[in-house]
Amino acid sequence: MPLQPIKFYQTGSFVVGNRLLDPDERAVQARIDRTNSLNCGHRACQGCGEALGARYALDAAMRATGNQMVAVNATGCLEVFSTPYPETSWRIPWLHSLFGNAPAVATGVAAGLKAKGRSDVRVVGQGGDGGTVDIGFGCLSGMFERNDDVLFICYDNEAYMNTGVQRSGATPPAARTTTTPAIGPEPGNVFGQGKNVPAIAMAHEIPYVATATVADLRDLEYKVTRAMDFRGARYLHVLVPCPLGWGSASGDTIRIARLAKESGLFPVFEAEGGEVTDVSKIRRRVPVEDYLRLQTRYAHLFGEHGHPGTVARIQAVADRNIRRFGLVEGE
Ligand SMILES: Cc1ncc(C[n+]2csc(CCOP(=O)(O)OP(=O)(O)O)c2C)c(N)n1
Ligand code: SF4
Ligand SMILES: [Mg+2]
Repeated sequence: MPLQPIKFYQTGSFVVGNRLLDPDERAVQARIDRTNSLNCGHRACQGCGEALGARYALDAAMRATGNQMVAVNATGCLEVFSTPYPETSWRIPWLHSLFGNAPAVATGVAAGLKAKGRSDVRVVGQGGDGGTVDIGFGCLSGMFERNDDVLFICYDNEAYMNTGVQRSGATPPAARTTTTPAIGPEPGNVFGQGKNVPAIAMAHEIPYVATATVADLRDLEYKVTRAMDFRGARYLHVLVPCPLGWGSASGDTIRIARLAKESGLFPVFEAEGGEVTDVSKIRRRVPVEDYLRLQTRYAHLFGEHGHPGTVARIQAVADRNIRRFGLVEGE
């Protein structure tokens, strides 16, 4: 497959910053021979964390595999904004089947490649939180327990964005979605529901599980590259803010992702064979309020008729993550 020539807008500040680093530490974006898996012309909203995360993740995967890779995509924003028929923004072998079966299709592609003796071609499955945590979950668990040779990446924007911001099993407590409106004594999504899929993936004791955010793209690249060191089932869960669904400014996507990590609400870690092997420590701890206030999906928690008790419950969730994962030095 011919590489697409690098475009001018991709040689911006990252390249300048990268020049200060050792070659091995530079992001793939800085390399002249970089791949460009998700091309211009897609229709994601301005500031879409999912578009950013997918582009960096798949570019890193392409590099790690020497461009010998197939991607399988679940239905969702990433699929819809990148492939309005008859166009596509993908510059890689890419398949879409259904909302719920991406892990099974990825397994089938991996099995087909194995049967053909093409162990050099690697398979990445990807989807949103709805496709991964909810409707595709049975297929994903099967992929894990059979230890199929697939890296599955979940881009978690914490709701079904493509169909109009409905709650998913990854929607956090108190968040307003169209199906968890900000009304009643406990507005927004209820506490005590939902699934922690990185923890569930670890319980399958698959070779590699990791979390990342679009606030640290080098860490995301590293984790994709590391995942490709393993054979068998691997899972990467990436937090990708969605300006439309979260009610945040397009220019705040990276900042919000950083605050999710720095507040302790989104632990960033790696695990091998079911054991945590590394955590990204919080550099400058912030209260969850700093994160929540930037998003209108939490607007009902603040102001004259706000819910300070609910903010305190969300803070307790972050504090528990900090304890569980040892996210703050000395705590
Ligand atoms: C069986 C089935 N049910 C429902 C839909 C409609 N549908 C398409 S995408 C989507 C939500 C996708 O949410 P998510 O996986 O979180 O991806 P996002 O759009 O948020 O990136 C839904 C409900 C469908 N395509 N197929
Ligand atoms: S709705 Fe959200 S996830 Fe979908 S394209 Fe827009 S910003 Fe991205
Ligand atoms: Mg989603």
